[in-house]
Amino acid sequence: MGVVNVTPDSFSDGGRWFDPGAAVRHGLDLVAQGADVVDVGGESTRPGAARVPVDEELRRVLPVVRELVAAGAVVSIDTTRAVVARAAVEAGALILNDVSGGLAEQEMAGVAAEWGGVYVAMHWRGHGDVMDSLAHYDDVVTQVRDELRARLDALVDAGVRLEQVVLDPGLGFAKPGADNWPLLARLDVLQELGRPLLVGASRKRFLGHLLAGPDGEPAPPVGRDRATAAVSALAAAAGVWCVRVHDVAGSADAVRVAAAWSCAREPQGIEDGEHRG
Ligand code: PMM
Repeated sequence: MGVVNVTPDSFSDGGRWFDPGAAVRHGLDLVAQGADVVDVGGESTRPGAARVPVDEELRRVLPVVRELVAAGAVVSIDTTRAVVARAAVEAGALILNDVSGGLAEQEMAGVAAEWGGVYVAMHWRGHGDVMDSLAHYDDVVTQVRDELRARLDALVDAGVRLEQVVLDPGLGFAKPGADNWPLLARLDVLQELGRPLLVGASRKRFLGHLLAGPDGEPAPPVGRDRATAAVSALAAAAGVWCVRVHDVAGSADAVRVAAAWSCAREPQGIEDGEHRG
């Protein structure tokens, strides 16, 4: 899944694709580089971000969704708003990516249920202006699993079919740097919930801290793409359904490596035991 942020202020690529024409061209470039899905968002979710008025969010994303769909791309809409989600699926989006997992707006579950397509429900504790104050865990892995399970139950109670739902640990969302690593290392615990997983590590702060220079300065967002590709390979090898990334080329290669690696572990790959060089 390649990211197209139609925003002036996203932490990772702030403003580069704010113009609708540039956003569409970028989305098609990502498809050419190997993205199966283009994720279009019109509101920055970075810590501290202010909300965007709904009319402005619609104005940003709808023309981009329409044009990408017309060009044959599989489009996902990254929004926490039911109105935006409904308009985007009417415009041809095939995936609803809700970073709030239905918590920001109760109506979102109704839209997803009525529509019936893939609904990505991310682990979330609050909007960007408050998320850092909600980042307290005793055991981040089991708490995220349990909060996702509660979301899954609530969505199903609201009419969403279980088969529609993809779950996401929400890396960087109300999660301080160190809490992101156990979530990645224990994806198997989240897989206990029985739903496909999406992982969005791309260019996030915890990678910047990992790659800090001798002065302790975190690596800048674009300097995190190789580490992102490494996460993509490991996440794919762990069996996740999708990785959401800004730099598609590196992660597409990484996912292919993981697929070849996993295939070679299948019984028919090792049965004859012969080393073919
Ligand atoms: N992260 C961001 C935005 N949308 N959606 C999902 N499902 N998972 C994520 O981890 C996620 C997301 C923030 O990154 P960006 O502002 O660079 O797009």
